[in-house]
Amino acid sequence: MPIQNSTTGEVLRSYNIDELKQQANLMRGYDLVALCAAGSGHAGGTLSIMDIAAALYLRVADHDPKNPNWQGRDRIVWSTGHKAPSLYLGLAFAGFCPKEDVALLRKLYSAYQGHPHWLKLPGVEVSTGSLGQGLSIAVGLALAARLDKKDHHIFCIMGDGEQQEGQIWEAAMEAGHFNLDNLIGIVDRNRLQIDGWVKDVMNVEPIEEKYHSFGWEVITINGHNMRQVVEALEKAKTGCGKPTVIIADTVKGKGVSFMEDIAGWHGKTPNVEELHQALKELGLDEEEQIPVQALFAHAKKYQAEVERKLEAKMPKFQRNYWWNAADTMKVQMKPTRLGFGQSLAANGDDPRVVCFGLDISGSITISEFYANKPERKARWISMGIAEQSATSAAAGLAKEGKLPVFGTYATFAAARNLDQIRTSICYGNFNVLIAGAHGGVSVGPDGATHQALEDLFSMCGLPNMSVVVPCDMVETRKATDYLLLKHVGPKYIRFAREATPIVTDQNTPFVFGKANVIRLRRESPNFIEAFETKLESDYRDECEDLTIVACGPMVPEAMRAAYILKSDFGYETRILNMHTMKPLDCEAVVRAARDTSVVLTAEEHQIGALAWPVASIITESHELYGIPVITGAIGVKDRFGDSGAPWELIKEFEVSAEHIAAKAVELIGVKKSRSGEPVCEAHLVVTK
Ligand SMILES: Cc1ncc(C[n+]2csc(CCOP(=O)(O)OP(=O)(O)O)c2C)c(N)n1
Repeated sequence: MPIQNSTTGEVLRSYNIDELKQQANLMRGYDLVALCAAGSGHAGGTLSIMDIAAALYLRVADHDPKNPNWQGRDRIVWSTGHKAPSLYLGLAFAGFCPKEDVALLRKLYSAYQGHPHWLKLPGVEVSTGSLGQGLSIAVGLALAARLDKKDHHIFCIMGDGEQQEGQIWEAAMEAGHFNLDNLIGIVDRNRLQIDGWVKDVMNVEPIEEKYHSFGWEVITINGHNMRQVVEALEKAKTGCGKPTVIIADTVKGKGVSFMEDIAGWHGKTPNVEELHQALKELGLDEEEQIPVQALFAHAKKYQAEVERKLEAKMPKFQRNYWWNAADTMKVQMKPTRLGFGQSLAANGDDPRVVCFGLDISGSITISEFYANKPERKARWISMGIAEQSATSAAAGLAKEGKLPVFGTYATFAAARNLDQIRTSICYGNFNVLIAGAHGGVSVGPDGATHQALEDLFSMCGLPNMSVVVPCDMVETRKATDYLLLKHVGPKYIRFAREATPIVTDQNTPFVFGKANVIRLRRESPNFIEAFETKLESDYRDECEDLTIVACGPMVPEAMRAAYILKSDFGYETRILNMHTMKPLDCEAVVRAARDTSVVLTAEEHQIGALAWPVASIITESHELYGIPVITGAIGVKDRFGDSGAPWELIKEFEVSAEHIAAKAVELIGVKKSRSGEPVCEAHLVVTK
């Protein structure tokens, strides 16, 4: 049954095959406009799945756009969460939401998150984005339907690369074991994933035989032949006593010649020129069939409102101190991840070094290990999208004396595989380097599922583990050099995706386990030259007004905060660059607390990975007994991430220099009022 009124059972709209083809084509057009307006997202996979999305949402699934939570509806799970725009367009074209709103894709506060979030948009069944989990959720939904004696169906859309996740096969086994004939899997077999062809990255074929052996009914179709798509979906709904999987042969980038079958279009969006070309190829008349300019205008207006809201909530100072906003204190920005790749390129000749690919190799720069070095290819092991197994395999390699390195988004490098890190690596105390890439909010528009904001809790909490969070690209290079070849044991390095300020150079000290002190000395044309950095153990107290303890990208923010505090209030700041979070430099914290009696932590993480150990050092230190220390913490306040531009998120999550400075002013005010000292006028304005 198609789209219906759930109260009366009246069919609201039904599409024949030709109409479905047209709708799918139009949905492709809207997809590309939304991706272009967003400036990030996944063109290739959204285009390959679009015919199936159109067939499901416009003809096959029982649902009611006016009653998205109708109990009798079919459930559609998008395990392949990065194809969210196709889901949104399915909903929009079925009437769940306005079509033009899909142009708000990946923007801050938008219901159209980079990966689907069911709590934001009615009609989205579950939240996904971490691959390989959807089929298990679908098993749960199918079991619930059976327990409740309901006859609706559960569809689960997956990718072929996604089949590399072990959890898929646990769920496949469960569905077969329980004969869940209300469950229909769909595999978008476009043969490509991020790192290249699925068969080269980690072969998943023969998929049909695999599902068959797990007790599934298997149907193979051409996923772009609308008749075949509809017939397969409708047949699967008739039930045959076991779960059905539809293996749909598709083309990544389908419909746009320059995107088809090109791996590079996985996570890429068309620019305006490419968009026009693509719409032409799709045979879509701009303005007549698709209101391109109106969609762009809608996105722009929304974005302007986002920026207004963000600016309104920013702490205000005497002038705009934002990065590179003035003619002075200019800073260069580069992504920290580049330092990781540079180190692997430089140190990879050591025959013990073995690097694992987890299908995100270029973006996190681990592929630099073998770039232009064919002789290292034997020590480059592509494991596919299989973080858990790769983690334990790394332990096995380490057991035999190798130096294994693996990395992916920090959420998948340190959370999805947490028990494997704990038991296979840390308990056995194996020499494995784990890279938590794209840490913090800097992965931006991808949204909450991809923003690691909790990884440091678990990594710092594991016995035997060492943890380094470098502050810029240069320090990332030094930290990787050290961890890779000199440090023995489990080790975690966390770095960001976005370009962040370069605040160290070759001469800046980096000693594992030892904090650096950074002091603002002057205003200078170049930000980096305005500061002096020393090993904390070489530093002598200068009676500063407060200490800011920071790690990672919060170090440059703390430096900018120090500049604001000095310029607007005359306050002196001691910054501790706590690049090594485990073992933490306790002595540096104790000295700073004793000397300045105000300690503010700053972390791009849920508050606590840095704040709590620092607070615990202060409360437990005998040297500080009887000395009042005022503490504060800047970080993410117990909430999930959101889609948005990285620097917008820095503001939204209140982890900018302005937030650090405002908190510092408040804490210094408490200190001064306790000692009866006067505070400057500007101070009163900010704290009012
Ligand atoms: C657990 C997990 N690991 C890694 C990623 C990053 N990632 C997003 S899409 C993708 C490739 C997916 O390939 P495939 O399933 O074939 O999808 P398609 O090529 O159709 O887009 C990867 C590795 C992720 N989202 N989740």
